[in-house]
Amino acid sequence: MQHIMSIPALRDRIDAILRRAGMNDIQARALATVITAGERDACKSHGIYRIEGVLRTLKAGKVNGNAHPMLHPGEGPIVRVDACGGFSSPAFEMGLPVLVDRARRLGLAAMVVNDCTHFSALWPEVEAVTEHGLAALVMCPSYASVAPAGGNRPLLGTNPLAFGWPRPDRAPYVFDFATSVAARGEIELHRRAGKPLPEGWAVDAEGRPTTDPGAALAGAMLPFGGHKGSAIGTMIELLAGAMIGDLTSPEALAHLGTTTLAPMHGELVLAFSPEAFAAGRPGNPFARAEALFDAITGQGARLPSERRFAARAKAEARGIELTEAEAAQLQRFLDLGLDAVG
Ligand code: NDP
Ligand code: PYC
Repeated sequence: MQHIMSIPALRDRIDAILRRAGMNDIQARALATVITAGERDACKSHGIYRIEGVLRTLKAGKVNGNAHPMLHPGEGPIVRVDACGGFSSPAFEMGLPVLVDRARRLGLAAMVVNDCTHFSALWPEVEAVTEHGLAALVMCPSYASVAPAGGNRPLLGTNPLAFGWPRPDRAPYVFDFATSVAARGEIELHRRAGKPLPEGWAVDAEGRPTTDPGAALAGAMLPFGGHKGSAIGTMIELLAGAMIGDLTSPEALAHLGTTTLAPMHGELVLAFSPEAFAAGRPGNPFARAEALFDAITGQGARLPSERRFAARAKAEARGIELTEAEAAQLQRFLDLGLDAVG
């Protein structure tokens, strides 16, 4: 049997679960918002399935559910927010208005989030920036789980990269993907569903190709596009790890000691003002972007995020569909708090 919940009702339920687990208002609300958004947009790998990992990470004492993020003082293009050992989302929320203001004034600004536990998709943050008429590029490491191209052992993270371009009066152009063939969350969902992986996603602990999700989780995932994804994943380790003074994926794994909890590291959010970059040059950047998007869709191709936006429209009209098992699990988390997880 399916359970239908409105978007606010699901967010309130998740919020209540997280508070019951001991989290403060800002941490619980921000997490409930991104997890609900994942479910609303049919991004199951970063929806309610992530609650269990959040609770386990809290119970293990590896994240501070009562953290209050802190904005560093300063006026330059780098906006630094210390998540203070809490989750990334409330720190991002705190830095966003400052990032937007600086990007508008300077043309380009960067938000650095340090010392955050990070488990979420990046598109909610990209969309939060494009809502202000700015283009956005967001990236972060995770923990060592991907072999570099030509290697066979976990080293890089699944390192997501997301980009957004604002479109006047329309949903933005957004892509958001892991730099591994698929997000690790997808492998875990295949394991839970008892489904084999597509070929080419992973190798086992001996470095042999595998379609067994359990063997893949114990082995290494593969980068998307061979050496190209491997290089982009490495760039993310450098820019959103070493450069911002935070943990790279191998360091994050060494710090946490396991891939069964959510990793702690940093995040980099870049915001660009298209008007500022285009100033003095011919053409309106937004109109030129629309011509490009029209040419893409004119060939019958779809734009990234169209599937997500369609799912969002459906959820806004009809609510979010949960399976009976998912609804029961939410109730269990609410009833038992941290006792619900091992
Ligand atoms: P997918 O491969 O499912 O999708 C990647 C992007 O490509 C999406 O924007 C998607 O849009 C778009 N897309 C998919 N198919 C097409 C198509 N045929 N034509 C045009 N565009 C298409 O994503 P991943 O599995 O790689 O990643 C899923 C999520 O996992 C991301 O949100 C990412 O941020 C998150 N993640 C988070 C990590 C973390 O450390 N926090 C680590 C790794 C991943 P659409 O959604 O509309 O299909
Ligand atoms: O799905 O690869 C993933 C992931 C890692 C950390 C958060 N999500």
